[in-house]
Amino acid sequence: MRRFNHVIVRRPCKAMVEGITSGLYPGSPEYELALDQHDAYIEALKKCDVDVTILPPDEEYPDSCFVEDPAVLTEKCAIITNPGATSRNGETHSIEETIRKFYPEERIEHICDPGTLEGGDVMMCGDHFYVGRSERTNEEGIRQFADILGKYGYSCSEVKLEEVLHLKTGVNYLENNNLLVSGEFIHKPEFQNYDRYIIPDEEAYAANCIWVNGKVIVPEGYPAVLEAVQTMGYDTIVVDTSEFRKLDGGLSCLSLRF
Ligand code: CIR
Repeated sequence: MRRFNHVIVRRPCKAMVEGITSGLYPGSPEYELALDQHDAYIEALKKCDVDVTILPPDEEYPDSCFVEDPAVLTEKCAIITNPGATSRNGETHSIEETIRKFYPEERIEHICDPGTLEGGDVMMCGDHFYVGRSERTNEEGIRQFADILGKYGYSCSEVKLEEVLHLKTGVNYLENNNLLVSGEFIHKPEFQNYDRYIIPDEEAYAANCIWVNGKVIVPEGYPAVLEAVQTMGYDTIVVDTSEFRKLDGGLSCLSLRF
């Protein structure tokens, strides 16, 4: 059974109002409210029996609270990614500094140009990793990622994205073979053998729930998904993410869990 001991988060910065957005969820984030929601997110994580490292805001990078994207952390190695979004690419430097406190030098790997990859495109299911080929994660990035994982005895397969930003925007693994799946991922053959909950279109955003040590954190405002996750037998914690949603960010994007 997987267990996470650590979580890294970064406080939202004032510049988050200039973060990247598809406009799918309209409006500009309200900074004070985002801070309150981030506080509640940290409290929820603390209830999941992990230690939480809280990094200060980084005004240089409007999207820097979405710490999931510049790194992928596994039990055996840390992989510093190479974000495909230009305005986010430099987020890797400061996250690497933090990661060095947890992983020895020889277990820190890097995705390099011309490869790009963002952590939101990576879904870990046991020792297998699904990687979304998206506008942020390219073929060469996936090739490098698969090579790195192979060195540590992990496997990896590509999932082609057509519509959503990142793989985990639409599909998330809750351990115990349970998968939340929405939209373009419902008919993907690679996910048919999981115990799937098919997310109704109007609750698509809530495909992005996170499992942390037996509990599942669910975004506020999605009753069908909440009920489904509870029916699967999980304790749930609900957190409002409205201000991050305006930037296409969800629960998984806001932390690195390892
Ligand atoms: C971006 O477009 O990069 C941010 N506004 C949202 C990132 C969300 N991250 C994620 O899904 N892992």
